[in-house]
Amino acid sequence: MDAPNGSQDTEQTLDSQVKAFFDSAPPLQNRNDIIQKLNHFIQLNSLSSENGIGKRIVCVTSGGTTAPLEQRCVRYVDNFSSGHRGATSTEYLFLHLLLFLFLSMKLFLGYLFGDLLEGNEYNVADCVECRYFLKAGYAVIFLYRRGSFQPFCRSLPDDPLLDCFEATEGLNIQVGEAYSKAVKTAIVDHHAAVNSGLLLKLPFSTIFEYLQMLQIISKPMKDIGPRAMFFLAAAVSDFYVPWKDMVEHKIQSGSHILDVKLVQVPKMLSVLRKDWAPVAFCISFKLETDSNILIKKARGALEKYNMHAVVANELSTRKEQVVVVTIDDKITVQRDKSKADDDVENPLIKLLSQRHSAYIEDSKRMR
Ligand code: 9Z3
Repeated sequence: MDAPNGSQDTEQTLDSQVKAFFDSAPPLQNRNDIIQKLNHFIQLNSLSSENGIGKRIVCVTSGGTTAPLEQRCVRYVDNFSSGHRGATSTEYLFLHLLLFLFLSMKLFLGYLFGDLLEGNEYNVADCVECRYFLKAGYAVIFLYRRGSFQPFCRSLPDDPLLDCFEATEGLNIQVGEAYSKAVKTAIVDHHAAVNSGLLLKLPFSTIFEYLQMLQIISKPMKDIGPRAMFFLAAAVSDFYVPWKDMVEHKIQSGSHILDVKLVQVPKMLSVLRKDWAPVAFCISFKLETDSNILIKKARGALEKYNMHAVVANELSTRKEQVVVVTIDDKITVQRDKSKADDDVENPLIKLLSQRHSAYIEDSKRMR
């Protein structure tokens, strides 16, 4: 008899913590604008399809949230994340889609004119590849920390404006030769993704903004069922100062001790899985600095929050390898070291998009 009451109590506690968090959070300034953009994006990508079924849509979260210490914020507690993981993953989610489009066209032409076009015959290998990339094509909602890494801009220097451009005559500027390829690729790929309606970028800074936006995004994502995926790479604050307990003005220095009470941020992963978008495919991340506890903690998160997979990474090796923990698997995913420009996100996205495909197929069978 103890356990059910215990779990009911825990659920009630979580519900009241969640309510308290949202009740006290400063309202999002551009809430209506975000909702409008989101609805348009999801509608657009739900319509476009080859077989009456809309695209897959993934919400990639990226960068760290801040927990402000003052309402007119001068100081805050930050969470480490450069945004590299989220930005790179977004690129690979597109790369698979672009490759798919390229292969589809090749396959289509080969099928129609196979006999006429020398060296472009319809073949089974292309067909299999095509089917794979079809399954990996996503539209991406990129929920990112202001100022963090952006998709398609990773090969630019830290200060692109000052490093890449040089002044010429009059008011004119030009791209320095050393950066012309990188700048052109960044501009062309970024504009192509945004203009084709496949990339929606939404910025946040604080934990209040992040969680309110995640909740807003979940609503229309719930409507597309198992085709929705959450790829939660953002480093989310564990503790925050509730808005109503926060001082309004800048905390004055002078006292030797800064006495601020932070409370635990409610575990929204549970709420996302249980209430906000219960059918979406959910991937969260677990970051540790001690490799001895990493897998245990990832497995704990998998079970506690009922995730479909938890990507476990250690701070110092996070760009080389990650471990994807699922209910019945533990798969180590590594960057291809023989290729200088390969990223661990390449095999990671391949694996996760395959798992998502299997999940969608399973959901169809269960209907
Ligand atoms: C991650 O573990 C990300 O992979 C990194 C990426 C933040 C390490 P970068 O942005 O780094 O490429 O520099 N993100 C999730 C971290 C997190 O806050 N996880 C929570 C936890 O560990 C669960 S939601 O408790």
